[in-house]
Amino acid sequence: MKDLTPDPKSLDPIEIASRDEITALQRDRLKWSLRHAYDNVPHYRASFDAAAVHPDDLTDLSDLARFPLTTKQDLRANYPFGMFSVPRDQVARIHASSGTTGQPTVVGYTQRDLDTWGNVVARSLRAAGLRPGDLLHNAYGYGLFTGGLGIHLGADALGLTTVPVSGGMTPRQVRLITDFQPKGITVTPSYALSVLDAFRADGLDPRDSSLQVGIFGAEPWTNAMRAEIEEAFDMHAVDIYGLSEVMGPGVSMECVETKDGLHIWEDHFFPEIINPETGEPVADGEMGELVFTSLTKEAFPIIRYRTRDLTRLLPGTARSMRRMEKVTGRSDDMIILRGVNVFPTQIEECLLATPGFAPHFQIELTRAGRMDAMTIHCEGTGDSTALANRIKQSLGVTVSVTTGPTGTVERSQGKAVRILDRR
Ligand code: DLL
Repeated sequence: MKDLTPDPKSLDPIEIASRDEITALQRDRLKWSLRHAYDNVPHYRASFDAAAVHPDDLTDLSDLARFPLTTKQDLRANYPFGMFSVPRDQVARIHASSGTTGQPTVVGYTQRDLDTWGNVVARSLRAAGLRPGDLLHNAYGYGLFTGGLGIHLGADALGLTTVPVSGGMTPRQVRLITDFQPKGITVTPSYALSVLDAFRADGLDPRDSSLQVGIFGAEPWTNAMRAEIEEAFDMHAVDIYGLSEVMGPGVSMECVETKDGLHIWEDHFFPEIINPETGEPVADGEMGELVFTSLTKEAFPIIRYRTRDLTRLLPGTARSMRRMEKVTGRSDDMIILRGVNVFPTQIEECLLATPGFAPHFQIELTRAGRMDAMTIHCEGTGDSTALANRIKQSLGVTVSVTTGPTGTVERSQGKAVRILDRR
């Protein structure tokens, strides 16, 4: 794999500013953001008043903990535009979450917000090793989902040549990669595996492709999966994180030279980790639920938003901004099987550590009488008993494993559906 470390001179100065500088900027911006939300969004005015806090109460970053948390329920209750803080005609773009688990969550951006978004995604793509003029194959879905259009904004801002292929039509993805010779690909890790299969189905060795870096996010994936993908494609695999409610892709990004977790672009998004049960902040380094406050967003300021994503905060390395560890999973995706907590990422690690299996899997939950049961559906010629034993040893749960030929496990063209809950 080629060394793709970006030229330090190409970075935004704030990416490598001193902590004092970053903190001072955050304090100023946070005051503005709280005031903006309070003055313009009835929900925030009511929730701050109910908690007896006022934007003027913030003198230090630690005062933020006194402000109320915001949940997805709050956003749904204000569907569609109730959380917008500028007149509707100043909103330049609308995106929405898929709404597979209920009403969609609608978010808005002013033109300045779109510029900010382009800027943080450009930073992210640069951190992945892309440079102006490089060709990018963007296979994140275009549409209400923020993946396709969010990456596109950043690619334009960085000066890349973008192929806006979106998700789906997998054989065409292979043909375009072969013909156009992109340096980078942006895609969900699960869909990257489908593209990988399609390469092999065409009798092509993916290691011979032009790809030097894959920028994977929108769903949890493990370091074991990173190793699998890097080996299969002979390219770097780096992690990009984000969520619509906070912006979209580009809230945080892993640097290609270190691959040690994701630097949060803290000049725009202020992170906290809370104890998911009590809602109290925990210290950096401790695991918990990630909470974000936007510092510069105009159309849709978001204050202390509970992401449901579990991770921890770590100090900066390749950049001064703090890192978040690779997300273990969403608290909503945590399976409690006979009293034991299990995340799909833990199953992924066990699967990839067991020889003979393809990296595709789904977890089916059933209930016989009062007993919950978990079946892992996978593909390949691996030994099912060996996988079940590994899961028993590392996670402490007894599961069944089924395995079949290629194509047995349902494929996604975007975010993988890992859990089939039939209880
Ligand atoms: O998934 C934005 C995005 C697009 C990120 C493309 C990266 C690349 P939503 O559809 O609103 O936005 O879903 C957000 O997806 O709260 C996490 O649970 C999950 N997620 C996103 N990135 C990662 C990641 C986009 N790198 C939700 N690792 C988030 C783990 C991720 N989970």
